[in-house]
Amino acid sequence: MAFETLIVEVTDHICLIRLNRPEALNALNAQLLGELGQALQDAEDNDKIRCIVLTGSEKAFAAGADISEMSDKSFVEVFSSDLFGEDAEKILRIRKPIIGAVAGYALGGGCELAMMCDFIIAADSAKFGQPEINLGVVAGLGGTQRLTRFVGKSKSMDMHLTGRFMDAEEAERAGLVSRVVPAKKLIEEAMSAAGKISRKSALSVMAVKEAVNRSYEVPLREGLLFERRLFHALFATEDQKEGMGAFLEKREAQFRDK
Ligand code: CO8
Repeated sequence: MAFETLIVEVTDHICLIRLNRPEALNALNAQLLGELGQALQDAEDNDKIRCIVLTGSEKAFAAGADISEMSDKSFVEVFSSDLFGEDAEKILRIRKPIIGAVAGYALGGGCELAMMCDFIIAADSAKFGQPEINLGVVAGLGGTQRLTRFVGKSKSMDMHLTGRFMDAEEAERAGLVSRVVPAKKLIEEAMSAAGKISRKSALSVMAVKEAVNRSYEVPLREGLLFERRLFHALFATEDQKEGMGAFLEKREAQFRDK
């Protein structure tokens, strides 16, 4: 499907989705979020695709929700339409892994969108921030909750209360991103990580995503039990026999998602 605010390319089992509203630094408007939900669902439904990479431009991953689209809305409008609620749910329903590849600004809803990815690879040019306080609002797509879990209360409060930006080095140190790479190599590195994931068993990949995400939802003992049961359950798969067998036979595993 052709999109106006996204560029979607599929190569070697990887779906690369680029946010593409350069005139507004990829600000998230209703059209972009609607198209993103559709592109992600298309990737989810396409059996050939095993991993998704979500990126923006060199200058901006996304500079936040589109302020010009929101500024005149009333409380009744945003509350009754649950502004952005369903858009966020659609992203969270995707079971295939999503890597956020962030260069330039990831601010407000852009930072929150990056944090909805399964992990973030940052270019050395990346700048993260939750500057909603400067607009007389607060984060609304998970920023106060997710950023706090990633970087802890003190830094999260600092970011949300002052609206300051965090550079890539600080973001890596604080645990917001998994690694920092030179801006020129961002897509190459993200695609390489996606390629590695694509060669694993899709069953184990889905199990990892469910188990890690569960750690944010339940107490430790529940999470540990959930993980152990997933581990047990994977012994019912052919891929477990193949993976362990291949190790013992000193060859590369050929997973078949069965
Ligand atoms: N919305 C709309 N347009 C934007 C946005 C945005 N968030 N960000 C940038 N733009 C536009 C600018 O208006 C400008 O357009 P034009 O050329 O027509 O004037 C163009 O993009 C380029 O921007 P700048 O000229 O400002 O570029 P600079 O390099 O000087 O500055 C910055 C870059 C620092 C990123 C600056 O653009 C900026 O501060 N942007 C706004 C950042 C921001 O406040 N983001 C938070 C938005 S609110 C939000 O995300 C809430 C999300 C949760 C909502 C959930 C509701 C339930």
